[in-house]
Formats: sequence, structure tokens, C-alpha cells
Amino acid sequence: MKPLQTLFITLATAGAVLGASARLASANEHVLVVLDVTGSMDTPSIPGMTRLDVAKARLTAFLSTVPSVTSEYSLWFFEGSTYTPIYTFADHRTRADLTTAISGARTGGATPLAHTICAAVDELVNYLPSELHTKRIELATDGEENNTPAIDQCFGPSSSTAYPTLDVGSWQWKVRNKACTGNATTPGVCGGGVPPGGLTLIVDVAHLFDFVPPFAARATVTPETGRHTRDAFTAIAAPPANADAAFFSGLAQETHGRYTGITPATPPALAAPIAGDANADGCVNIQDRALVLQQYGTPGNGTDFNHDGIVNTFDLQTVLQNFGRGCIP
Ligand SMILES: [Ca+2]
Ligand SMILES: [Ca+2]
Ligand SMILES: [Ca+2]
Repeated sequence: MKPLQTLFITLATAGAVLGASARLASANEHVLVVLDVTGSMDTPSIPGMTRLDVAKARLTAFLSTVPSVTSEYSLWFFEGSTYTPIYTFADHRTRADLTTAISGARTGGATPLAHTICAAVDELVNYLPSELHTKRIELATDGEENNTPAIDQCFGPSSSTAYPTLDVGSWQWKVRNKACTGNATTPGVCGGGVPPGGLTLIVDVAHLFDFVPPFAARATVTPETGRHTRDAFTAIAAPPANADAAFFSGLAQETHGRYTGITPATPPALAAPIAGDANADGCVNIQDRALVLQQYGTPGNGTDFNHDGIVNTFDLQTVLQNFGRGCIP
């Protein structure tokens, strides 16, 4: 091959690579933060905190972490018969705006969980559908679905068997299908891309629950206002307590998201972490900065706050932006 031809091919290849990476770089992440504010979230979790307190702390930590890609946010609360959009994508709110709104959340009624997750998938898929963006549901919940409307795309009985063997037609089967294929009644491989554009849709779940045997679980289900009868029915008809844990961890894993199960026995620093607190001592200070600098350029050990696989400038910024948080003056 002549040198000039080689140069041309090299330039063409470089151009193609640059073109591809430019497209990737311009793809934002669309994040829909979903907070369960149903009555059962009043249940005590780790010492001194309810499930709602822990959920707020986790979402605050997520929103206080500097992402490695440009991100757009929306925020939903759910309880009663449906979800409430606090901020839509069109509101163009900041991470700080969402954190403030989350801090003011109060608990309400019953749990339309399947309805909310499936509507969240639709919300994400329908926002700028012709552009190539990653979609993420950032969900904090204690599970315990009990109030999805019968006409809903993801309405169904609770599966009699735990994930991954889900009864066809159960709400868990429908939610899993919705997140993986974009259609509640269409099973298919997760990670193949959600139609129409083959979108990457990730589900992260912070799951608050108690480790209890099935019989005790019936007694610990918190009645939620409005639908006590259905709550009681669901509690008795539901498979053992931790079927929710199996389901949500499976859903997160299949969509390449993160699952965190939190019980009252979870160490507080793990249950309710502070963004930037690399050594998990409850305070963001110079020691955390030193750890990030030590591990800079590596996969990190507690220092890759934004989970992009490398300790870099975003993680350092996370420490600096949260400097002093949790520390006793
Ligand atoms: Ca609930
Ligand atoms: Ca620290
Ligand atoms: Ca990182």
C-alpha cells in the first residue's frame, strides 16, 4: 500500500472513531428519580431512621454525586392510586432542586408500585425518543405492591414463585418485561435495547425491607390508608417476604443497574451513605480527598462514587462539593 493511501485510510478510520465517540459523548443520561412515599415507608429501618428517611438519604447521596455524563433529571413521588410528577424533564431542574424536593417528602397511602415503574419506563422512552440517550430509573422503595389499578398495563397477581421463575401474567412478570422489552406482555432478553430505538434502560433499586420469616411478615405489613382490605389480602396471598428482594435485585441485575437491599441490621454508613465519604466514617474530609487521589486512575475501593468504573475528576469533584458534610464542627 502506498504511503498516501495508508494515510488516507488512517485518517478515515480516525474520523469514523471520532464520529462514533462524538455521538456517544453527546448522548446524555435521562434520570427519573422515583421515591416511594406510601404509608409503609413510615416503618422503622436502621436505628433512628424510617424507611423513608433512609430512602431520602440514598437518593440525596445519588444526587450529590457528580456524574460522568451530562444528565437530565425528573422526579416522581408515588402513593395512593398513582404517581405525582414533582419535576418533569421539561422543567430542567438541577440535582440540588431534586434534593430539596425529596427532603420535604411526606408519607401517604397505598402502593401502586407496578403501575408507577411501568409508567416510568414509558416516560423515559417517550422523552426525546429519536435521540440516543441512556435512560435510568433511580427507584427507592420498600416494595409491597398492593394498589396498581386493574386496568393498568402492569396489573397482575403477585407471582406464586420468586424471581427468576415468575408466573406469566403476574405484576412482577409484567414489570420485568416492560423494563426489558418496553412491552409488559412481551418477554424477551433484557439488555437488547428497548424499542423503538434500542434504548439502554437501567433500573437501580434501593430496597428497604426486614429480614423476617413469612409468618411474621404477615403481621408486620403496615396498613396503608384507604385500601386496608386489599393490603391484608395481598399480605396473606403474597409469597414469602423476600420475594421482593429477589425480584428487585434480579431486575436491577438484568438491566445492568444497581440493587441495594437495606434492612434494620444494615450498618448505617452503608444504608445511608454520604456522597464523597470514601472511608465510610460519616464525614467528608481531607482523608476522603487523600483516598481519591491515592486511587486516581484505578477502579477504586469505595472512591468510584459515580460507578463509572474509574476514579477520576468527577469523584474528586464529588468529595470537594460535599466537603464537610456529616462532620462535627
Ligand atoms: Ca407501601
Ligand atoms: Ca470520610
Ligand atoms: Ca468514577
